[in-house]
Amino acid sequence: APPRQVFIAVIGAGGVGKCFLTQLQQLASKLSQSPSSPTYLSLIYLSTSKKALYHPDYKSLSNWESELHASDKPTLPPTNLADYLVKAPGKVVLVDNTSNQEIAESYPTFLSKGISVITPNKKAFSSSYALWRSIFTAASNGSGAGGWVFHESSVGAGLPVLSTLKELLETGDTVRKIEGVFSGTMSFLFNSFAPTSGGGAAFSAAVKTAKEKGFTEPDPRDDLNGLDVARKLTILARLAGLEIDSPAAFPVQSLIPAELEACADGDDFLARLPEFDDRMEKLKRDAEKEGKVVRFVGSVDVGKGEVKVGLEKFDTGHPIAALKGSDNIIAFYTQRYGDNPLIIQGAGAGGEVTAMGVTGDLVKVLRLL
Ligand code: NHO
Repeated sequence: APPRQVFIAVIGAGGVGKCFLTQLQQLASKLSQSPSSPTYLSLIYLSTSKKALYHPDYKSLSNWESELHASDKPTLPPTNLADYLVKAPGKVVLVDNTSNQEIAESYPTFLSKGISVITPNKKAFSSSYALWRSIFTAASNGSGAGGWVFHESSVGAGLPVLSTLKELLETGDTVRKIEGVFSGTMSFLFNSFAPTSGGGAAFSAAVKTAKEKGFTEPDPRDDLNGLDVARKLTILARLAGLEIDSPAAFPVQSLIPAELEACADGDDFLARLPEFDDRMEKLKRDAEKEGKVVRFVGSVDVGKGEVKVGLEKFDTGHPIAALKGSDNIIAFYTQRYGDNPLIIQGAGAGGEVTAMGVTGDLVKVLRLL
């Protein structure tokens, strides 16, 4: 086959974005050397919230780190970016490595212009159901004829969670229930606070350690309110066929004491959290009396159409109880797998593994273009 060129635009160069750019370089080098059908991946746009790097003639960006630093071009708003990309002399893949809502809301625009979209950003797939519908009405892997859209890393980072769910459904299995630990932060917190061996740190101390290790969001309340997990469950439930309106449409337990909702900032919150350790200790002791441990889990009961996120008790021998570090675990209970669920487990947070899911999606799109 003749060589082909595919243009790549990347929005966001933070923890995940930087790792993705390194993986992109490795992939590009490998694909360009294919003896039978070389593909040349050409990075033509890169932006952060502050500035952008691109050339009017779609020339490939090299040394992006120093070039971006030196650039004085402002970031293009989504509509202008779409206009720029649609005139590129070839197929374009847009990679959104931000958690920006406005960019997420513009995916239908990119897709309907034939631009494929790949992202670890949960916002587009877990906000209103209307946005979900307009994305999949435009995309070629929906009911449309536009670009392709993939978002593997929006649940479980690089773990093959969404692709597995899709394959179970496509091959005719009936998915009855999906259950697991979907947050690296929550996993670490409960594995430290309530280890299966007994004992464990005070809850506030576990939160402080998690923050020091860089597992939490800058303000730990953004992890403790359960919304990150609720977004992931919304995505899974929708893929399983439930028309979930938004992450506010089902019960989500927040671990933020009501008294601390109004704290001015994350530091103020962390300073006062020890006042509420008694409540969490009681939960831990109540579970211990039953020979169990508490874990923060999410589940989708597909048959009943029920989604929920919050604390549950598990026998110490249960795979969810025995999780280590900040690992995620996702169990699919299906007709074929019967009582022994298909289980996916491993690191569910961090730049490299999240970027792997993004790069994997790019490989899939390249096969389809
Ligand atoms: P950063 O490090 O804040 O980087 C964001 C970048 O976007 C910055 O370069 C910023 O300048 C740029 N940006 C923001 N707004 C922009 C705009 N309007 N225009 C242009 N650029 C803009 O965030 P991360 O960590 O790199 O995350 C990027 C995306 O990946 C987010 O949507 C995040 O939710 C998603 N993601 C990250 C992780 C992770 O481990 N870091 C995971 C999944 C998805 O599975 C992981 C996870 O869920 C972690 C979770 N906290 C957990 O389980 O505990």
